Amino acid sequence: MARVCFSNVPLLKTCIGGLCPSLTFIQLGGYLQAHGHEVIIHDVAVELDTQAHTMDEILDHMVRRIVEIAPDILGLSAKVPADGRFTRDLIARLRPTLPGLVIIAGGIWATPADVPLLEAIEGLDAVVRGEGERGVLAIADRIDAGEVPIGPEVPGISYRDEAGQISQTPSAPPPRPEALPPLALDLMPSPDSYTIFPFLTSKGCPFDCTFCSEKVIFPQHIETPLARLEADLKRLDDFGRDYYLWLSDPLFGLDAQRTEAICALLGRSRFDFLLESRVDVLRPQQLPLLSEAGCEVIYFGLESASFETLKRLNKVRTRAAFERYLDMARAQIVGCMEADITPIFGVLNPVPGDTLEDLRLTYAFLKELEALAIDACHRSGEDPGFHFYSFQYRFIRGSDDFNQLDEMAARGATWLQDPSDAFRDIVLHDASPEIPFEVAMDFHKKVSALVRSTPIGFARMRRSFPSQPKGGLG
Ligand code: B12
Ligand code: SF4
Repeated sequence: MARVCFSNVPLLKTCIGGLCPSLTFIQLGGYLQAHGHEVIIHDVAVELDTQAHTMDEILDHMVRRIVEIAPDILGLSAKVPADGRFTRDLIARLRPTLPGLVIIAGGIWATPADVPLLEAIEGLDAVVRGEGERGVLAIADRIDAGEVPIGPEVPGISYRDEAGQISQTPSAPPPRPEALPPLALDLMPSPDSYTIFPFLTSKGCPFDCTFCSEKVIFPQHIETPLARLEADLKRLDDFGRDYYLWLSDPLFGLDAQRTEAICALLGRSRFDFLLESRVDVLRPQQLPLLSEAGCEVIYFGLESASFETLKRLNKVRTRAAFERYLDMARAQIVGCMEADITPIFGVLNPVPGDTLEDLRLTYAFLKELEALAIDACHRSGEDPGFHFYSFQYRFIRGSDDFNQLDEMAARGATWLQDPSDAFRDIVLHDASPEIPFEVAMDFHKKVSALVRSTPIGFARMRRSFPSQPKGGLG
């Protein structure tokens, strides 16, 4: 039996937002446990007041704890460059103390950053690319068998070979959701410290937006069978905590019949929940059903209301699809107000190559949504509020846009970071010659000001929002 410890960037304990365990580690850990290995999830946020301590103190604490745990393998997860910096800093402190520990990393950022990560972090033994179950199990099994843990036989890893060159082994097909063991809730350290629980009903996305890296980990959309969902939800319900469920599927609601069945399951559970979808995917007529099942908040990735922008982002391809996109957005906001659900619309404009006309169209549409929402509130007597979140555009490693930075520059986009520094986010500065940075900032402010924050909406946001990690973005 190998002893495997997973640890992560700590979440900040703040008065807004809740602590949320890592589903990534619960899933990977459950898989290892089911194959006879011992798993410990170390979450600093349940041990330390992460807000009151500096990053140095937190790292020292983590090193002490990992030495106490004395694992054979340490697994770290990296979603964004900030996690990469954390991984680098932790390993720099840990490696001299534990020279024989096998340290591996994985995740949606680590996967496309495998080579720069290994080049920059000498103490990192391997990056497990994509879904990590098969790779980490092979490493644990090899330790158990007394074999060299990292090598060409391990599927889906990048590592330094004997010649010191970075090698990539081919991946094995990941286990189907139904082949995974039941949710390993017993692995959660201090379950009462958490208030939010991430839960997946599917993985992957059939769309292919140019700014998104979902396909890096999950190239196919795969739905968890309903029987399996029922068993996991029952398990979570029987666990006895009133977690707020964060349905973390990148795209919920693709199939109307399935949505109805999932609503029936969630309606029988103790949980309220939030979900994420696209305006043109979720059926607005199913909003009352979702509300009855406990849905309080829906995040819609609207991104823009300009045909040109949405086409560039590959969110829509034809005028007809675009018109439907806008109609569905209108129906979603009205439907949410009537069903007492708080909608959040994410807005990505300005994106590389945008014009002032793109911004004008989006803003005018948001104003239209605002008017529709207020009118719907007056009619229905419900006032769950609504939010428009304006994001500063980032080039996400693994996305098509990141892989075509030359093309982005040709559109007039600029950024201040050095793309060869994998540990920094590349954030859009000037979107185009027409939209310099200051214009973009004004637009973000104008969009964010359109929020309608009501007491119900605010309370929902507070309880459903996970705390952000210490160290943040950047
Ligand atoms: C939960 C979550 C969070 C939680 C994490 C809580 C926690 N304690 O873990 C919180 C709230 C902290 C969070 C924050 C952010 N998040 Co987030 N988050 C998610 C979410 C919804 C689910 C993650 C998850 O549990 N997936 C399910 C598990 C099973 O999949 P997985 O994590 O990919 O793990 C598999 C493989 O990747 C691999 N693997 C992963 N790690 C490891 C480690 C090892 C050792 C091994 C062997 C394998 C391995 O094996 C796993 C099993 O197959 C994802 C979307 C998604 N659907 O994945 C976004 C997502 C990861 N988040 C994202 C973003 C952008 C953010 C924020 C920047 C948001 C913000 N604006 O502040 C911050 C990041 C700040 C930071 N410094 O980390 C993006 C990342 C895109 C990108 N590459 O930039 C995602 C993909 C959402 C999206 N499509 O936009 N997030
Ligand atoms: S942004 Fe959303 S809809 Fe587009 S590919 Fe990513 S997950 Fe799918």
